[in-house]
Amino acid sequence: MKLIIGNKNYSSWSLRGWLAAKQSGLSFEELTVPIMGEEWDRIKQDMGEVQPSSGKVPILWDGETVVWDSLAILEYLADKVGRERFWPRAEAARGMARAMVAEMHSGYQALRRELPMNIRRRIALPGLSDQTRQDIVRILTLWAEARARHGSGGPYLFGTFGAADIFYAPVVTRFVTYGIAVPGFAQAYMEAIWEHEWMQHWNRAAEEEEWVIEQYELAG
Ligand SMILES: N[C@@H](CCC(=O)N[C@@H](CS)C(=O)NCC(=O)O)C(=O)O
Repeated sequence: MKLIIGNKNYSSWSLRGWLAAKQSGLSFEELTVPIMGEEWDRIKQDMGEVQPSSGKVPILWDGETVVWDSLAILEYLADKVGRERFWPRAEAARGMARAMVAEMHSGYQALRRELPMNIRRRIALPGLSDQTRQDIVRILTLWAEARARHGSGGPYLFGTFGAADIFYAPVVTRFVTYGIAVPGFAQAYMEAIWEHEWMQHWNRAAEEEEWVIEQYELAG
């Protein structure tokens, strides 16, 4: 399998696709392409010519099969290796995990716009919009519920590492980058994510990348 991803420093959807590939336990090759740079339009055109993707990363190739979109990639891999690697076994927990992942995939526009992922930076913001504050409160509420109701089996949202953690991992990096103050339980969860072996690996690679996307550097 081959996974095409964008800049590790900035591409939150790529991080989700890559964590899903890691969680599958299957071996895969990765190809990092610099998004939004001079080459990006040409790379996008090339990607569009050979398959029906959206021209966005991540994209997974599995032989002749092409799967674009982080959530589709996660589900495709879950079909291959077994749902239990990604989703909680218990129905109530699984329902909540699925809803949380769907909400991340389709929502939080203000947070995404105002606090772009930028792993290697630490940026003190003068203030946040009301919408972004609401997004943050909503996320912290969901984390609290998941941890309290279903998290007793380990340090992650539903105990063991899974789809919900994969989808909220880029939020953890945003909270770190922009110094968002969070309650103790969320701090502990964020540390568990930050210290996860795969996150450490991704973050190191992000630190070493030299590409800069100016529009994501403007926050603050
Ligand atoms: N819904 C898609 C979103 C993918 C996406 O927006 N990827 C961004 C990078 S994080 C991208 O490719 N941006 C470049 C562009 O839109 O030209 C997913 O879940 O994979």
